[in-house]
Amino acid sequence: MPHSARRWRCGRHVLDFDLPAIMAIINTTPDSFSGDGLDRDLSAAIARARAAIDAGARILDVGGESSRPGAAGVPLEEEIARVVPLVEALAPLGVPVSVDTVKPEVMRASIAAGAAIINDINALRAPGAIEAVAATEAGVCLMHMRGEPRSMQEAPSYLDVVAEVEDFLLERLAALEAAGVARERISLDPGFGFGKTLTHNLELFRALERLCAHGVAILIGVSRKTMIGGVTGRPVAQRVAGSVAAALLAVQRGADVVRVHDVAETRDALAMWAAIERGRLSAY
Ligand code: 9MG
Repeated sequence: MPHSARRWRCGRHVLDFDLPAIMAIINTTPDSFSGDGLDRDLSAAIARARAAIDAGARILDVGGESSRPGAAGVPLEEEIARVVPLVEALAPLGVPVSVDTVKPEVMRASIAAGAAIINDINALRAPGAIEAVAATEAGVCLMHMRGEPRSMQEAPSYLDVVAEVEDFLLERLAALEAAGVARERISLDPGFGFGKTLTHNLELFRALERLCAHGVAILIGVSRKTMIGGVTGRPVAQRVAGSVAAALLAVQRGADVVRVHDVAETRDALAMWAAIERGRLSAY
């Protein structure tokens, strides 16, 4: 299904994918893997969010708990204290604010504070998570992860990574629809780097068109990840070009949303894509 046929309803926002959207990562975690965490500096986070919107972001993604491989969990109260003030500050900026969390209590507090999207790397598998979202109008991103962040990269193994990820995502999609969450509120994400080797990630990437054929918005995140380092041999700080190339290839295969650190660079690449592939000038 082409981008233009899909939409993502997220609270009071409706994202259409006439053109793919950039989701900007606004890190608040001090131990962010990409090294750009803002910790509790609210005004720096707001400045970064405004700059991301000016550079072309249509969604802001914030989180209070790092999901990088090996990351330790954050206590509930600490996560809420990091995320809620930021959501309250960003929600009036005019673009949907997404909150990256696996905890139902954080989901509820974030939505009450104005979040339009819950981005759950655990695909709402925690007890009470589906209910926390179903009772609202928020959009949700369901991501595939094998294992949990602390140990997921120890020995990931699949018989058929593409089929297993696809089956998982379709099962979670069905579970949400059964709980009354409309398909238009849901996006799916294969979860690059979450319990997957480089070979798994590349195989999954090649199959993105298949994952995009289910009539549901597809979100992908590869920005600055280990898979980019695995291919390019670059450390985190030097993975911008590899990340932009991968975002472009994902869009070419049908992805609707790309979750990125480097908004301006990604925007330029997508603007070239829109001009060449769609004949759209000044699209971004
Ligand atoms: C929070 N987070 C880190 N990586 C991610 C990815 O690839 N997708 C989504 N949806 N969230 C992610």
